[in-house]
Amino acid sequence: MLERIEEIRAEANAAIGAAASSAELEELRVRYLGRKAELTGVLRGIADLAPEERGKVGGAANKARKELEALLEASAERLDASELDARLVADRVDVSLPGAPPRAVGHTHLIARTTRQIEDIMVGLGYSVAEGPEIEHDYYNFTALNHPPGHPARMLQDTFYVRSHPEVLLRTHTSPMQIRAMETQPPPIFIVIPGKVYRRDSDATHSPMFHQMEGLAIAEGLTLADLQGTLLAMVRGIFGGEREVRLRPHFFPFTEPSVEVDVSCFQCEGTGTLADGERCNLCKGQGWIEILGAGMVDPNVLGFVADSGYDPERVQGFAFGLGIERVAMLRHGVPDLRRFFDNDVRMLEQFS
Ligand code: 2U9
Repeated sequence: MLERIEEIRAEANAAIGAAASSAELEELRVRYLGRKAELTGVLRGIADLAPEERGKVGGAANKARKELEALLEASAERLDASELDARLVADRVDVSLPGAPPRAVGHTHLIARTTRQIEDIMVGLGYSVAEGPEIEHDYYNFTALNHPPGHPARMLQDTFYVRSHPEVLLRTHTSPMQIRAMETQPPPIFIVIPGKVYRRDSDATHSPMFHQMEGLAIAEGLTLADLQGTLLAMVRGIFGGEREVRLRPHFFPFTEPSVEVDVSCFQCEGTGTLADGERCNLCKGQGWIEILGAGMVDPNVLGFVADSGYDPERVQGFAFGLGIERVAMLRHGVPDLRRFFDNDVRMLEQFS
């Protein structure tokens, strides 16, 4: 019996040592240590042996079993590691390769791109870019901007209010952030504020949400001529170096005097007529296109931030505002403002 145990041990030892895969190893485990294995049978039959045999046979069988178990474990570790190595080599993926078919790289939305272009122009003129909250307080959106109680812009049909908090609203312009900026930053200040604004309006040229860019310049000695020169530089950056600007009197609650600003038409070069003699469709034959509003900041507005260093007797400045969608529509011939927000890729892909 002892000899047979030694034979099994030696045979199993050699077979396990030569196993080339973990599947083969599992087969050997079943063959030599499984329920039906010869060695298992020997161990199970120890009790039936003569008493003087039991100790020796039991000891040898157990020793052989332990040895084979240890050997199986060591071989399993060795084979698992080399099989993993082989799999890693076989399954290697070069993640730097383009997909198949290659996926188109995305691009910036036309509204974001137009915003960045105008920001770049203004940064070039020494302005900083700031952003502020879209949910605002009535004080920043209207009161500090010189809108008296009962002003039409405050009306429910024009402004989105939070029903449970009537003094909280969706900002109707980015001007509230101009007040916030002045509260935290003494003059001189030169900032532009891009962002989403909200008004109860919806048609081909108005959307309940649209994007504005407003500028504010406050320092000692700024005049309407500085406003005109700044707008000329901005408009030439956007529409081309040949453009001119024209200021027409207007009214805004927060500026005095206020102006509407036209840019000379970039399609007909300001003539109102196209090369074929037809009336220019872009400026409707006018030679000018209305593009923004502006004015000298009303001293009443500065009065709201006088404690932050904006003494209306000492500093003055100008502000302007434009609609980003309008600029993008004019420059790229987009006929309906709602197309910017449909997310139809056929529209978006044209401006990559
Ligand atoms: C402060 C003081 C004054 C910002 C200004 C306009 C004129 C203007 C419109 C253009 C098209 C809004 O997007 S639009 O509908 N904006 O005409 N905005 S002056 O004046 C300010 C801002 C902040 C403290």
